[in-house]
Amino acid sequence: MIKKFRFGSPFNTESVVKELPIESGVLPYFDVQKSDSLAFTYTMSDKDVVYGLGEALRGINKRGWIYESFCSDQPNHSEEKRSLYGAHNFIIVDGNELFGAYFDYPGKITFDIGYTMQNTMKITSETTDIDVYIITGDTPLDIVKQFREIIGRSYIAPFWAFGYQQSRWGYACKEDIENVVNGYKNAGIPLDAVYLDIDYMQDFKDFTVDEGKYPDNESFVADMKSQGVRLVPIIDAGVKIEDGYDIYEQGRDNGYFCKKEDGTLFVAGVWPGRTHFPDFLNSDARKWFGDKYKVLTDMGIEGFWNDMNEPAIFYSDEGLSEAFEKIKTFEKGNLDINSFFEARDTFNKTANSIDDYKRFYHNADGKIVRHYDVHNLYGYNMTRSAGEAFERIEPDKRILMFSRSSYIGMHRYSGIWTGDNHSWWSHILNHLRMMPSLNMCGFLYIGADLGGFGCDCTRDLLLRWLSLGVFTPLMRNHAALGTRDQECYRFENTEDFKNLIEFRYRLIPYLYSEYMKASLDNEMYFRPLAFDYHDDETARHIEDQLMVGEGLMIAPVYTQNALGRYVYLPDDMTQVRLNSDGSLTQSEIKKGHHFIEIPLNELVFFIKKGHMVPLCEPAQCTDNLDFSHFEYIGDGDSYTLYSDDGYSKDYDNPSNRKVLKRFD
Ligand code: MIG
Repeated sequence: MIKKFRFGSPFNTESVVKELPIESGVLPYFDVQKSDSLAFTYTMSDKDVVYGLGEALRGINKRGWIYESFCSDQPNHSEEKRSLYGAHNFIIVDGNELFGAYFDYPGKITFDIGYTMQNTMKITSETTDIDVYIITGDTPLDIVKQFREIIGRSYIAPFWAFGYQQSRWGYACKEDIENVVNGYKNAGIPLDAVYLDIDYMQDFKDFTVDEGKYPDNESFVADMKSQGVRLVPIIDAGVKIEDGYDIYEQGRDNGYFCKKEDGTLFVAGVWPGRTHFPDFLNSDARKWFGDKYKVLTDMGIEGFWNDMNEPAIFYSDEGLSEAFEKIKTFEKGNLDINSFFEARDTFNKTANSIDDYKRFYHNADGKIVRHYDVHNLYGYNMTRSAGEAFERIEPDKRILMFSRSSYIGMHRYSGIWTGDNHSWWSHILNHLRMMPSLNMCGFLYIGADLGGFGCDCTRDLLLRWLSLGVFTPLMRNHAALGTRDQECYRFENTEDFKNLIEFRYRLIPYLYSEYMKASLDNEMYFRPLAFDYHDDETARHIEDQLMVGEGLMIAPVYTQNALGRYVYLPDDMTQVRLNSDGSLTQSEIKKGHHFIEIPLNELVFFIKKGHMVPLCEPAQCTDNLDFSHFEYIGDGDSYTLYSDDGYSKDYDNPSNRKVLKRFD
């Protein structure tokens, strides 16, 4: 049961697609205090677990920290951070009472979940205009399903997007890409896509290709595709200010860029230098920008990633001149140490500043709104502009897309990746914990930069991280400019990488089926253990294992030099071990706590009792996978396979679901 409550007159975020009547009674569960802001307070009992908030740091259980929904270009995912790139204001309280709450609010909203006072949850929106949805149900999963129902069906990625993908900021030319493809080929490691980061563009201009570095891109795209490898270019939010650049001139002439209060265009410094931000909250601008993706789809491109769309700002014209003014005041002074620090930080403070977010405006189809007040909708609407355009450009074809910034509602148009993590062991665990929370909010095509984006990766870190990545819909290795090369073939004994990634391909019948069913039936592909074992008090507090699809449980190793790890089995299960030679060993393992040895070159996971998982033969790319013959693991007798052509959109055709029986 879902009830919608309205406070003030909120901006329509269009995250909810189902019309619901507005309740006249008081908001249940929360005590509401109104001043210039609104505060919603709930007193938690000791046994309450709080789920949700999508892309956020800390635990699966969000208790014990304060989170701020304010989309941020945050390259340091350290524990104390309150915001990342997304704003996903959905929570579930499960304990004394069981309910879900969605705070549909486009500006800054804070979730203090036992930070100030251990048993107090206080949610504060900066203004008094907000829609709050309260969802009651029998189980946490039931609440998620009802929520997903009102926010609309999740984006569906093409089949090839389930293959292994390689990315790096710094592939400077066509030859670099060819070397990556050959590196994987020579090592016999499967590969389905290579990413083009900002390096491919001419002077970082959206929808251009640097002809010098990537000559005749169309035939290059075709050549790569004939080898089973798709190229996936990045698109940034800011449009370079440059006379003669058609996108800039069209945007300027048609009023499609964000303006300041005085009607002049807002200028933000990003990778191309000075840029304007397309006004994605304006439907004409959205249509115009979205149609530009055709420049690349016409070259044969079938996938995109949208970046810098929080939007990230290195500096604004105003911020920069203020900084120069300020720095002058320090010049002749006899600086004490604090003034020195202030001087030193002057230019750092120009990035992503609140002052800048308050400086520009949107024309939301006639309604002028300050960016700051609707900040969390920007990346969502950039991605929506592309998603809506694909329906016009390629109505019958699935295009891969994921975005860095997001708000609930964007899940209908694309997936997300979790941004600039580091090659740190703790970030494997961050990755794991974000996955079920994102599923609750509708984001299903998700993954983190495997191996870590910032810093130098090591062989053991990559192997352990890939052992989680084997199960994530987006399985992409990505690294920052200037960091150690971390393509799998760069390390010794590439056989171990081949073994792991080939096993991913063997699992695709299951992973793809579970992903499709999750999207079509509003299920969760990743679940906390307690979603399946609700009355198990231990399961309710497991923070480092997940259920994957209907039948699997994973427990990846995330500690360097560990022999293996402790695993909690909420029930008797089948333990499956991928040995270093590619063979599989299955054994029954009993409910309870176990130490499981997991050498670096092996993978261990578990299958619930009564479940069966189909495996196909490995292949070097998804185009070559053969679903006509399966091997079955687990002790169940049947499995509902979802299989379609993987590229068109006949999702609901009942013949896509086929019951496989072990003894057929
Ligand atoms: O300011 O395009 O998160 O994946 O490699 C950095 C360069 C801009 C941030 C993205 C990252 C990407 C990088 N981008």
